[in-house]
Amino acid sequence: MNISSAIFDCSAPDLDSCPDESLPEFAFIGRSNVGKSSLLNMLAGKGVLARVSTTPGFTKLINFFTMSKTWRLVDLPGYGFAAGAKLESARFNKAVARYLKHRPNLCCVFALLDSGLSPQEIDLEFVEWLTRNAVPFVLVFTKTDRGTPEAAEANIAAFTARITGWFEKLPEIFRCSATTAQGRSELLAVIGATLDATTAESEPIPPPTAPLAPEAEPPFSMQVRAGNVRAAKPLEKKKLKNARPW
Ligand SMILES: Nc1nc2c(ncn2[C@@H]2O[C@H](COP(=O)(O)OP(=O)(O)OP(=O)(O)O)[C@@H](O)[C@H]2O)c(=O)[nH]1
Ligand SMILES: [Mg+2]
Repeated sequence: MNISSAIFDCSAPDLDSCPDESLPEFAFIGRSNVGKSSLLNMLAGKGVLARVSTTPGFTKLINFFTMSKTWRLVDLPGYGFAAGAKLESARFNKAVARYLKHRPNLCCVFALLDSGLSPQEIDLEFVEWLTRNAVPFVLVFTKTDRGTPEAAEANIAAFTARITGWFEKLPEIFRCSATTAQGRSELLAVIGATLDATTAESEPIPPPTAPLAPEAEPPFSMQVRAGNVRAAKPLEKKKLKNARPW
């Protein structure tokens, strides 16, 4: 998919301050420093749009970037960073949770995990939270240029093993590097397919010629936002623990 233009739109401290809901959005979430802003820049391919830093907790607002004038990438503040003003971080965590749960034009979330690390409890809890809240997501293992491919694959396999029992169908998994641009075409393909599905769904619905099939109810992961055809499908909601306070 070609991106003809990429511009910074605005920053929002909370859901109410977000821009209009007219464009489909794809958001980056993950632990502080996992590489969200870097991946956004790599995908957009237009130089430095989102600011990158070695300091964890650098992105503090919900940042919107409009691509090709028709859809948006959204850079979210990370989780798992405790330093700094507690009140402020709590506020932004709540803002991110509200954005993820209630943004109607959010099509798919890229949940980022560091490919150089063994499964981290906080990431497992966050993926569980996304699942519980029916947020459509795919998993993106970042920084694959660091360390050996074998170590990355072992970490990916270990993470997958921890979450397998939660789903009937596992979320899609991608391997990415903002340094080598690994995974760029694959993630853009996810976005392209989702945009195509969203456009198709917004076309006028033809008059019914046959009764709806009994299984016509959308699957769990598609109830909130139409268009994402690849989102994870949980096995049984009741198996999941209580919601986390993100
Ligand atoms: N080698 C390598 N370094 C990366 C990659 N992606 C990000 N980094 C580095 O990791 C650090 C954090 O990157 P950011 O993109 O700012 O991370 P973030 O998730 O947006 O961090 P917060 O905004 O603090 O939540 C920076 O020093 C980046 O240069 C990658 O794919 N490979
Ligand atoms: Mg950032």
